[in-house]
Amino acid sequence: MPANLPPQYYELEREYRAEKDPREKLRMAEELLRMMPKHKGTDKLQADMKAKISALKKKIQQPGKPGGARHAPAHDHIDKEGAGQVILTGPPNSGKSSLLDILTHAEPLVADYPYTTREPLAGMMTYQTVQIQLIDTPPISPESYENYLSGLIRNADLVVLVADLAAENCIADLNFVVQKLREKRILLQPDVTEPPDDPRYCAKKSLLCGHKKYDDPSGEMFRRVADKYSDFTIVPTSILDDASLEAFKKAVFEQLSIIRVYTKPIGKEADFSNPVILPVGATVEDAAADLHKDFATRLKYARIWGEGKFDGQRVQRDFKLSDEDILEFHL
Ligand SMILES: Nc1nc2c(ncn2[C@@H]2O[C@H](COP(=O)(O)OP(=O)(O)O)[C@@H](O)[C@H]2O)c(=O)[nH]1
Ligand SMILES: [Mg+2]
Repeated sequence: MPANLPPQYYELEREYRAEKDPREKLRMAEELLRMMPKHKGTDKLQADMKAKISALKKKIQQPGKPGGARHAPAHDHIDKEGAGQVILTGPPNSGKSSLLDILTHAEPLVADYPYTTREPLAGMMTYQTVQIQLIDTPPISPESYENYLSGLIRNADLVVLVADLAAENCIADLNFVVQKLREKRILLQPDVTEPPDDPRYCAKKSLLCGHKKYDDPSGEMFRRVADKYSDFTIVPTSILDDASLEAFKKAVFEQLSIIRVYTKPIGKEADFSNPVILPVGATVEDAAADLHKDFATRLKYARIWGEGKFDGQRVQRDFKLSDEDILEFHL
């Protein structure tokens, strides 16, 4: 039986064979497996690819072993922590490190010369009751592109493109970043509803930040950026303006498309310090399952407090939750 593979499969397979970085290779192998039509004619091909995937996973987990991933570029993966992983990217000197510095406890090097940042650095940003992971990265410019950035960005939940409103070439510099990432098969988009048609590409939800807003007192540069990137959410920021930083955090939270749900034991107060983080659209059942698998199975109903509900309203497992709902489970 012929395998009948789509033409894009062969293209990707060629790239897969040429790829040296095991993480990138693993990603491609998983994509190839997904692209394979599942029928008798591809049984052997599927088994082969699964074996390759498992070998690659082993290789990545044992970097010290001979033949392992010792030569893989470092820094291409940072374990996720908190409610979402957000990558700060942009041209040199736009203020990425300053943002990480002021919004988290991490201590990046900040300087008024470009290319100060060589390695990615992660910190946790607190927005109300939520912890969000921010990652500062080296700049993207005609002079500089660290190869590990592709892996790092592909893995993130959200990209923040930091524009330097003080720079004369602000727009051109931003365009360069977007174009460079496109070359690396990463598409920065205001929203990602479905994967790109071409499976070699990865679409990343992105937010723009118009930084150093006080250096753009007339707001002219901000308007030009907003005009050029009109589909994107864009937040004006300055490290000198706390309100702008608060607005930035709020925008990041909203763009992550997550909700916070607080739980309470029956007859007691809710625990507001430790929300359950769920994707927008999650249900009562999802919240229960997040606490314990058993909970979701045994759940009879829940009582809910929150906007647009009667206090303690009784709801079923398929009830759709909103941000900051309070839930009491009844088993
Ligand atoms: N005027 C102004 N300067 C800023 C602001 N944020 C950062 N800077 C300065 O911009 C320069 C580059 O900052 P840095 O964070 O190292 O940029 P990065 O290369 O994108 O990481 C430094 O001199 C910072 O002090 C801001 O909000 N306003
Ligand atoms: Mg920096």
